[in-house]
Amino acid sequence: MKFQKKAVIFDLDGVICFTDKFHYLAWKALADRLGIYFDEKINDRLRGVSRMASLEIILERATKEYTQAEKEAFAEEKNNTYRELLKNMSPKDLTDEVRDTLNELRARGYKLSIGSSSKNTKFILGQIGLGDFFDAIADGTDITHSKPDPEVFLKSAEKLGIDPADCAVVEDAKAGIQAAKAGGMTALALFGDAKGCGEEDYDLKSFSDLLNIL
Ligand code: B16
Ligand code: MG
Repeated sequence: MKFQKKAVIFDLDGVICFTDKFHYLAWKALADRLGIYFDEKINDRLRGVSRMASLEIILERATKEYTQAEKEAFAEEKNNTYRELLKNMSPKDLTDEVRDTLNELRARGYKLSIGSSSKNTKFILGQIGLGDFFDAIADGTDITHSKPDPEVFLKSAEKLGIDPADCAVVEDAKAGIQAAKAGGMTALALFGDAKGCGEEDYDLKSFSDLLNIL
C-alpha cells in the first residue's frame, strides 16, 4: 500500500519518544500524596489526553471534591515533578530507527512536523536533540481543544502551509487517530490503542515502515 502525501505530522509521546514512565511517576507521586489509588492501567487512559483532563481521570477515585484552584495547583505540582524527571532524557532516548527514518523522509522531500497535546513538547524535543529539526510544531500551547478534536493537527498543517488532505499523521493514541480523521488527514497507527482501533487508514509494523508506504 502507498500513500501520496506531502507532509508527515508526528505525535510526540509514544511515537517519537517515550515519556509514559515519567508521566506515570509524576502522577503517582501526586496521587499518593492525596491518598488516591493510581496504577499503570489508569495511566494508560492518559495517553494523548491533556493535563487537566488527565487530572480529572485520576480524581475519579478521590473521596472528596476539589475546587478549580486546587485542581490547577495539583496539575502544576505534577508538571513540576514531570519536568524534573524529563531532565533525565537525552539524545540517547531517540532511537537510530526514528532518527534514520526522519532523515530519509526529509531526503525524499517530505515536510515534517509535530502535533502533540503536550505543553512540554519543545522542552522534550530539546532534550532528545530534535530542538531545531522539525519544519513546524503545534503543541498544547497552541490549542484550546484536545485530541480527538483535530485542532492540533490542523494547526500543524497550517504552520507547514500544506493542505490537510496532503498530510499523514502518525499516532499511538486512538484519540489521535480520530483527530487525524476529523481533520481530513490520513491516519497511520503505531503502537498503543491506536493500532487496530478500526478507525486508522493503516497499521504501521514499525516506525521505519513509513519508508515502505510513503
Ligand atoms: P503535558 P502526545 C500527550 O502527548 C501525552 O500522551 C499525554 O499523556 C499527556 O497528558 C499530554 O500530552 C499533555 O502533556 O502535561 O506535558 O502538557 O501523545 O499528544 O504527544
Ligand atoms: Mg501519543
